[in-house]
Amino acid sequence: MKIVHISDLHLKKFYNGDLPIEITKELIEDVWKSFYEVSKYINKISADIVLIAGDVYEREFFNMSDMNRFLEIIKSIDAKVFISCGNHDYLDDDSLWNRVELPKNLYVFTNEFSYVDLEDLGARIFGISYDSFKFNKILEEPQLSHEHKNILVIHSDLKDDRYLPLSKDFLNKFSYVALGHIHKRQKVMDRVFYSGSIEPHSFKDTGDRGIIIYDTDKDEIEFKDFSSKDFVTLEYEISKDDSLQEILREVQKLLDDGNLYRIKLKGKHKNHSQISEFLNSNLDAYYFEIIDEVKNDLDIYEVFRDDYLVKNFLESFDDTESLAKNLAIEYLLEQYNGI
Ligand SMILES: [Mn+2]
Repeated sequence: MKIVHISDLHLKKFYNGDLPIEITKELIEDVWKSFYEVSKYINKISADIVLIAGDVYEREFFNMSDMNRFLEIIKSIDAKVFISCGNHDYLDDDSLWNRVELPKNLYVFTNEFSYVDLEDLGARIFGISYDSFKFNKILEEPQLSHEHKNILVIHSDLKDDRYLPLSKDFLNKFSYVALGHIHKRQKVMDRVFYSGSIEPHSFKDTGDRGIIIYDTDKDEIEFKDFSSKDFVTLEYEISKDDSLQEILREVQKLLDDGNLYRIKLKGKHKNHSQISEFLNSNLDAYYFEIIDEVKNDLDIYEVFRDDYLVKNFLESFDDTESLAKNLAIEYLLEQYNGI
């Protein structure tokens, strides 16, 4: 039996920060595209079960036409699909789930901890949906079956009381646990995984994004990447003798097409005040932002060599006041550079 584990699609999630609206829209569309690609892949590998461990969508922004779009993709999947809703798509009376007819191959778990048996596959699938943004419930003992593989799909932060924390003893009872909530893919213990989100949603979301495939016959776990764009944070150390053109050329080399970059500039340079402006107007990338941490490479005594007032001022600091002195130097050089 092949199980595909997906979580944290966060369909219709708006980027939490400062991105141009066109890019925000593209990022939202990317998640749809990736999920569509995942659906085709599920059929290609003839998976038997798909487990979606919550946060399928953002409740605030997900409307009926989004729901229908989602269900069309689900219908195209040959496998049986199980969803346990999480804290962003929690299931209550107002949920869109109550207003649609579910496809035959989809089961959405209720707010009670329960299970569904799949006799043809010899599997018992356990799950539970959140009923509000915070959800902390003591789960009763699972009614494990000896004739079935007992599998759990659930949205949980293992250490946070607000998001259905679970003990290792509890997790250990199952043949596989598909966890959702944490966006970074990780193994919690044998056959207990967070699959992570299928697309990154911020500069904090580094690393590959995708789905987990668990083959129960071979007892093999496989990860497959589906993300279309990466959020990349990189550092570039400026050499003090580089020209602006050289800096531009070197930074440009670090950027690939289609990713989003946060570029931290480090080092010292005498034109430090011009570098980020120059890069902002000349770098070519889908999206980038610059964090300018370049320090001044000017010698204060050289800059103010004829200014006795400044020289006397700097000499007035004693050895215990080096911190204040450095701040004063930094300030004077910034004034000199006209920042
Ligand atoms: Mn969550």
